[in-house]
Amino acid sequence: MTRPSIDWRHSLAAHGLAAHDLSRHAGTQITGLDLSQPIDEALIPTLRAACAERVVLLFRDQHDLTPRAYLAFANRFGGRPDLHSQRQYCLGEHPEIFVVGNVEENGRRIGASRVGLNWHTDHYHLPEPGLFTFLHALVVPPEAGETRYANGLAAYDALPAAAKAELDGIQVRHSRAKLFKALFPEATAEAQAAEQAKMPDVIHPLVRRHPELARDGLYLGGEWGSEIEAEPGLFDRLLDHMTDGEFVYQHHWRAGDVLMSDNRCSLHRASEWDETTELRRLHRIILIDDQRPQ
Ligand SMILES: O=C(O)CCC(=O)C(=O)O
Ligand SMILES: [Fe+2]
Repeated sequence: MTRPSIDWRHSLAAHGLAAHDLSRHAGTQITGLDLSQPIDEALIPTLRAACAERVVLLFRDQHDLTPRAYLAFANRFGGRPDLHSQRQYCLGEHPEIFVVGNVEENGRRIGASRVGLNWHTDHYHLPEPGLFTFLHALVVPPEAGETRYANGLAAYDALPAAAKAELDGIQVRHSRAKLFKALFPEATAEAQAAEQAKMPDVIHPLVRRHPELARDGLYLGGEWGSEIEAEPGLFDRLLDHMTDGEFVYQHHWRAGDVLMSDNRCSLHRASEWDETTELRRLHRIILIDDQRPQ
C-alpha cells in the first residue's frame, strides 16, 4: 500500500507540536505531546510519516504512561502486536509488552538483558517482519546503555551507482534458531528446538523498497541471525558502512523517554552497561507488518 506523502513538519506545527532533529539522518524529538492522553486522529498519519522518514521519534517525560495507555497508543499505528514466546519476560496483564533489561521481581528475572546488544532490526526472522517498535524507559543507568539507530535509506543512497547495481537481486537468509540461541542462552534445549520448528529460516531481499516512502534502503536483518550466502563478507562491509557514524543517531536514555522506530529500512543496537551495579528497564512493543519486504 502506498500512502500519500505528508508534510509532517507542517502538520506537527499546526498541532502546536515542536520537532527537533537529533542528527542529520536519524532521530527527531517531538515535544508537546502527552502519550497518556487521547491523541487527535489526524496526528497518527503525521507521526507515522515522521517516523518513516526520520527512523526514530523521541517523546520525553512520559512518566504517567501506564502499560494500558502505552499499548493503546502503539496500536493506533496498525500491524499486530508481537506476542513473544518467552512469556516470562512479558507483562502478565499486557503480554504484548516485553520487558528489556536486568530487572528482577520476587527473586525472578522478569526482563531479557541481551536482546538489544547487536545491530538488528526487530523480528527480521519473520516472513512479515517488524513494522514499528516502541521502547518506554522506566529505569535507566545514568551513563551507558545507550541505543543507536542507523538509517538504511540514507546509507543506501550514499552508495555509488556501481555498488548499488551489485546489490540488486541479492538475498539475505535470516535464522531464528541462530538468533534465539544468541539472545536467550538461558533457554533449554527443548525451547530452542521448539523455536526452530516454529520458525524456519526466511529469505528477504537485501535492498527493499520502503512502501510509504517509495525509496530503496538496506535491509540487513541482524548481526546474530542473518547471512548473505552468495557473497560472504558483503554483510559485514554493508554493516560497517551503515553503522559507522554518518547515518546514526545515538540515544542517551532518560527515564520517561519513549522511542518509536520504523524497522523497515533501519538497524538499531543497545549498548552494554554495568549490569552488576545499575538497573535498566525498558518496555518494548513490536508491531508486526502485514506485508513482506519487497
Ligand atoms: O535495549 C535496547 O535499547 C534496545 C532493545 C532492542 O533492540 C530490542 O528489544 O529489540
Ligand atoms: Fe530491537
